[in-house]
Amino acid sequence: MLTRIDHIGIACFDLDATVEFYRATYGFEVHHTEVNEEQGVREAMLRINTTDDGGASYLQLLEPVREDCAVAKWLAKNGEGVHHIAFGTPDVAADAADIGDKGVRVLYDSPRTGSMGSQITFLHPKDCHGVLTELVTSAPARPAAPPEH
Ligand code: CMX
Ligand code: CO
Repeated sequence: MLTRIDHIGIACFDLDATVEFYRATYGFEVHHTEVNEEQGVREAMLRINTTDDGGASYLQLLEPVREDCAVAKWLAKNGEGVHHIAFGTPDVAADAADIGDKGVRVLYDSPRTGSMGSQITFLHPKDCHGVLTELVTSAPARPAAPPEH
């Protein structure tokens, strides 16, 4: 079951400059940065709010790190802007299977690794009224450290 907006993915040419825009204009701070080689992106996650299912909603700022990745191809065609939306679910594989059964193309046979150790897949934008749609299951929160004696 899709329970929240996990993030909005925004493609940019210069990650550092875009991070600075969001900080200076809105006061949003970087929660996490990483390079995802498989996806071909360097990214910054800006946490906007927590949600009532214990998750959070982010802006995901994306800069391509190679020419042959999805974000580089999209930027060359469209320039900067909103690239995708992502819904959060406790079980990305189950939701992807259900949605696939409805005739929507799911892009990966099984979920891949996304931001902060999450599991992700994508739905084809041509089957979603023009919106590239990602499904995300966040990595489980690290268990609290045992109390000291
Ligand atoms: N939003 C809406 N439509 C899009 C789109 C997007 N982000 N990307 C492509 N399209 C449209 C194109 O405009 C094109 O439409 P027309 O045929 O009408 O011109 C069509 O889809 C095909 O696009 P393309 O430029 O030929 O690109 P590809 O088919 O090679 O790739 C896609 C499209 C969705 C399969 C590819 O972008 C993909 O695999 N995306 C998933 C992975 C990804 O986006 N990773 C980056 C984010 C990582 C993260 O969030 O962690
Ligand atoms: Co994303």
